[in-house]
Amino acid sequence: MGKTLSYKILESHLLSGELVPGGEISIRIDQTLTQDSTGTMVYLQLEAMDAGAVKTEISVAYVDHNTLQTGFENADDHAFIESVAKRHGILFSKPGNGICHQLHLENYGVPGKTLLGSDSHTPTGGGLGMLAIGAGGLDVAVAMAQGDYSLIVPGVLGIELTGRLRPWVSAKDVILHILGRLTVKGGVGKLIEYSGEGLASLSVTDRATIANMGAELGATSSVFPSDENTRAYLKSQGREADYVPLAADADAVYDETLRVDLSALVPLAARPHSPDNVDTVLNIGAIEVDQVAIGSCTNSSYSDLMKVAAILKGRRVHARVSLVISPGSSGILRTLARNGALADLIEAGARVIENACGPCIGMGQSPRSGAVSLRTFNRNFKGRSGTADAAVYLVSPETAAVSALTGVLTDGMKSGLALAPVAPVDFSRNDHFIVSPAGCDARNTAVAMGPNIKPFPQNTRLPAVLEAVISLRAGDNITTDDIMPSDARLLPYRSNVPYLANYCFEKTDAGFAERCRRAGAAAIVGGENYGQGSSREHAALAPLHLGVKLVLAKSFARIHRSNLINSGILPLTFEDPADWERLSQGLTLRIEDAHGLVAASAGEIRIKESGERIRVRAAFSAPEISMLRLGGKINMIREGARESDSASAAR
Ligand code: MIC
Ligand code: SF4
Repeated sequence: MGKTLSYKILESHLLSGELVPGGEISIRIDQTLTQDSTGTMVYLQLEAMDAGAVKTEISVAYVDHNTLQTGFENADDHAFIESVAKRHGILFSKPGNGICHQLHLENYGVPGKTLLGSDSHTPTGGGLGMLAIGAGGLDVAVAMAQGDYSLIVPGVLGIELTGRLRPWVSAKDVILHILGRLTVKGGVGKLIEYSGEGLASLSVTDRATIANMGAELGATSSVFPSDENTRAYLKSQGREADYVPLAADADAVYDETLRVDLSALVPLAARPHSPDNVDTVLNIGAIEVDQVAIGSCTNSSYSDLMKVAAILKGRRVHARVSLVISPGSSGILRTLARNGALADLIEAGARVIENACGPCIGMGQSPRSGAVSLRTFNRNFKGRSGTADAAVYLVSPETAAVSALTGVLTDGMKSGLALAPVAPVDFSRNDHFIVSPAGCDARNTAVAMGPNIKPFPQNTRLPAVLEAVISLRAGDNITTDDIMPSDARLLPYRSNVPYLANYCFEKTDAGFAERCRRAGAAAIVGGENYGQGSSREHAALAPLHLGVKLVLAKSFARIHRSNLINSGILPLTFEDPADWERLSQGLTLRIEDAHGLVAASAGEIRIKESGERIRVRAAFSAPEISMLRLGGKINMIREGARESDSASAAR
């Protein structure tokens, strides 16, 4: 039986376990990446592990999220990350160099390698034939310290692409189409693998756009084959030597399959406030647009911005529209500057801002009250733009550019404008933003600790009997943006969990933090796909700081579930989802034998006030059981180190 490409890569990196869907395996991690807003926790944890030089082939610390320096906090975080990078042999990408995923694709991604990143859009590397996985910061710290990562083997969803995209339809429309079909939980527990003759017309950056938004499907990763288009991309980056051809076997068997006819697609948009709320641009109609934002790790590549420049060249942005463009990397901006496209953008009336995440994470450029904002980004969760009542639509760069000209949402296919193809270009990397850790020396490099950087919270051992008061009952698809909001006001406190915790669930329920404090030990009840979205550990660390001991939900998003376990918070699921109705805020949940429950695959919880019983599932792997009993991964690592110290003392 033929093998899928994803399983071939897993197999070549397998350290232990059986490679079958649902099996527990550990794999070798070749590369890691961090970004600054999750990175400070990663590096505090790496320091706490007493690690020496990283065990990976390449680890890179990017600064791209918290680049707005409105006070000392973000700049202190950058200095902290740079100092730790130097201590452990990690490349440091200075602020201004660009967005981690775009930079990693350009400079370090290699087909067939594994990449673990402390950001949910790490799978962007799948566009280059990597197996790239997003994870919580602690998992990335462990991968740097030990070179490995454990996961439950996902099944593989094969998506066959046929046909060819028509002008004005692009990679963004492909992934929006898939999101419309599968929804934001359609990829949970799956690896997505693309194949078919349709691939021939998709460049690496097109593929990266599609792989990037596999995160919105909840998929573990998305993988594309490595072919002549991959070679051409690597050549354009001056890295042809990194090319390796890779593909699934012709008779590969997938757990599920889906077909997408590229020729049949039309320009699409995700309506507010979810990436799977997809409709055609034509159906949505010519709504008036106030802001257009082009950029983010999804759509800020050289070819995306050249398409935009070609549409805008010699024309003028509509008077009502504020057009904001954030290029993906310094290399891209430099190339646009050299070939004149930057001048075309500025002449048309675009505000060109820093090469960074920027507006995608609410770091500036929040639209006006009640605005309609078209964004080429990947998430349009309510309030993420920094403006609670803004209506954010996710669109392709082509749709964004033509709509910026007309001032209304416009289907380019009907616009009468011609679209010129973008010629491939060679642009060598811009190394001048990279600080090399050559000669790294943990002992002789001091950690630069600014006053806003506080220790990460740690849990205590799981008690035998656990009682916790329900401090919130939430619905389906709660995002980590809901749990731990992030914007220009709060991002500077990513290194200060005690402060940040005051704002936990702030946008949906401002009384949450106070209720948890009063409860002493708190519980959260959630619906389906609890914790979807970002990889931010803060969505587990802030609740941990507030005394949350358990989350009982209908189902969990993968990374958030791991982050809860890493923090020693119990993620349990309902055996009968209808029991969600029986639980309300203020009730006390009681587990008689908490240690027994985490080790069993199922058990029960009592509602203390009424004595009613709720059946719950608790399917944890052996390492997860230890983590939960010991109060989190750091405690487990320390315990392991103590055991091996006493074993060697006894020898
Ligand atoms: C996001 O797009 O939501 C983020 C900001 O990049 C997050 C990471 C974070 O919260 O720092 C992600 O995607 O993991
Ligand atoms: Fe940055 Fe936005 Fe990409 Fe997250 S989704 S990494 S905030 S550009």
